[in-house]
Amino acid sequence: MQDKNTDRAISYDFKPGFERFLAEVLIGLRKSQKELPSKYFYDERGSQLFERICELKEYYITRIEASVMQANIEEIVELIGSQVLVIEHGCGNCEKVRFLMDHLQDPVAFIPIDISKEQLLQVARELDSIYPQLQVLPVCADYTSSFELPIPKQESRCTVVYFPGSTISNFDPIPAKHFLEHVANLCGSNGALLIGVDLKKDPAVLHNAYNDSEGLTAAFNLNLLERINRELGCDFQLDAFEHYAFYNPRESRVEMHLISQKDQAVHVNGEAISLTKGESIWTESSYKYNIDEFERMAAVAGFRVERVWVDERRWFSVQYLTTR
Ligand code: AVI
Repeated sequence: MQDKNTDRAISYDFKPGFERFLAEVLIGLRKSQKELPSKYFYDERGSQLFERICELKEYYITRIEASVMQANIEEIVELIGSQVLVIEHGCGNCEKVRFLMDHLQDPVAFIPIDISKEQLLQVARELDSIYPQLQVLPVCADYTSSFELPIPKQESRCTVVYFPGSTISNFDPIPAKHFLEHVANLCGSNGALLIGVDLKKDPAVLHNAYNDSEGLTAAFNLNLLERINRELGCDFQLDAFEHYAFYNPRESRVEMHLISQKDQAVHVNGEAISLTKGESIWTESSYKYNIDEFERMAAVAGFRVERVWVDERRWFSVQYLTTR
């Protein structure tokens, strides 16, 4: 896709279309425990709401991850080394990777992957002007599906995948393992993964993080229905659902749901989906790990954990894994 204003283009475009979105929504809503895929939270408004969530005092993840990165950046870049290709799945506004880029020694190329084409094009333009030596090759795709990656002009010494923000938390355990296997394959035999992983902690802290006092997480959750209405022509009544989030200790995850406030029917592509009062649509899981559990999962996927950095309360970890 060529942009009109500059010669900046998306390198590869695999943005999922209407058909796939509709199919995934229908599959989820036909289940006995209704569900919707959390990856669809991030339309323009959803991405803006998420950025505001990240600034909330109650939502500790972004703040603590940034402080762990800052405190350890010298050691991190030394481990990564020079002349690497960096890949980021779900790069959003690229704020986090910029901090890493500012410290890396002569990175040769960066492949940002994201589902939001407009934001991707915008950040690619910004990165072009900030890092003129870096080849930026944006790929618009749902990174949970398989797609081809562009090949940078200059050869790199190794590939490093950066996956911050504990986005790995939003995968169920089996897809998480598959995703890590996929990343290990991308990295090849001499690659690395720098990943943010949220850790288990007092459930009260988790409760507050996903039930913030400003109601931003609730708005973020409900925005999924608004997006479905707008893009798929459905008729969800937004005021007939309520945000509900809680920590499920048995499964070590925060679950987000939307609870139907009455008996009702919604229509998806002409199909009536009935919901009873109190019934939930499960919209997101956010798994919390301990360091050993994550190490075991990473090992099964082909990674060795080389280094783990945590904050003083051990709420969050940044981990450096290699395929060596
Ligand atoms: C992107 N992801 C790691 C966030 C999380 O904490 O699971 C998404 C989120 N959901 C509600 N608040 C933030």
